Amino acid sequence: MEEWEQYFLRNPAPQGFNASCDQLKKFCGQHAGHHPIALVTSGGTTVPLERNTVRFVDNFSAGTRGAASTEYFLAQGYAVIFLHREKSVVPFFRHLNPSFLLNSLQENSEGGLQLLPQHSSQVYPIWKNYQRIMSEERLLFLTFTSLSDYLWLLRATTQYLQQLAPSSLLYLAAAVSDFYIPQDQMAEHKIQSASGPLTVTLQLVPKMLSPLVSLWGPDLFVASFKLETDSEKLIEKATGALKRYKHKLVIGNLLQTRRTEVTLVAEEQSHVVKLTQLQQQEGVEIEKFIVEEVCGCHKKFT
Ligand code: PAZ
Repeated sequence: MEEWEQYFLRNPAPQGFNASCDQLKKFCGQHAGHHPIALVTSGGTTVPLERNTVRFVDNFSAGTRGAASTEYFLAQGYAVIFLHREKSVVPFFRHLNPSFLLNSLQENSEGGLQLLPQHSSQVYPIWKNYQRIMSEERLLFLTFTSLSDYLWLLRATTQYLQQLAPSSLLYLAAAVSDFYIPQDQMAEHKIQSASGPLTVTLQLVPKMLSPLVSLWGPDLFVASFKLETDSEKLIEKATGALKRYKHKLVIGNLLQTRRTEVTLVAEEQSHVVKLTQLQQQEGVEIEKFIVEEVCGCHKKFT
């Protein structure tokens, strides 16, 4: 048995998995043949230290890339499955923080609430766009917290897309842990400090891109992200991933410069996308250009 198969045998499906599958099936069936479909994964996965989880290992990702990219895919006419870490950055809502919203409201003469007129111009286009997308049912929100939740939902989504809309796009921007503690090696209850200092051994997570590309979704257009912190390693690692998994695109980025520069690595060529100083000052988001490039490649592929 392959390591990835053992992983799914040893780690149970998340709560609500069947309901998520029903939603996925409906969404894919509804949009197949009408809109191009993209799966966007976003945010970091947690690795629990206990089965009754009090503590877990996490990573830095806030989900900004995935949330912003989702809006640009929607603007390009896609229907988007937004598979994101619970409580991470969410499309549309990301523009409105709760304190801004509370400070933007006032009571009207009927005792109801209304937006202060000076804030309407900021909120209205976001609200309008969100309402339109939701009324067209073009955005499906699915959440995960742990690595295992994520992998179960990733596999199910890939398989439904392959079955119902095989020319779809996967845009894998989530920051997925490479290490984990298998269920059978995990403490059942909260680890006690009375037992002294804690030594944790994390095992390697099987490389899921391999079965994803070759078995779960062989006809899908797969674009994965590769994050590094050492600029010397980035292109070599991105190229290595492309060769190893044989998918369509790897988007390389460095932790330190990920908001302003990425490198798109494809089989024939690689290509840098970089924001100018002026674009940065104007608040232009690099995801706009990444998504345009990815959609261009996806269109050629379909
Ligand atoms: O979530 P965020 O916007 O802060 O960061 C995005 C990112 C760096 C997690 C993403 O661009 C990425 O590289 N994801 C893949 C990470 C990996 O190599 O597993």
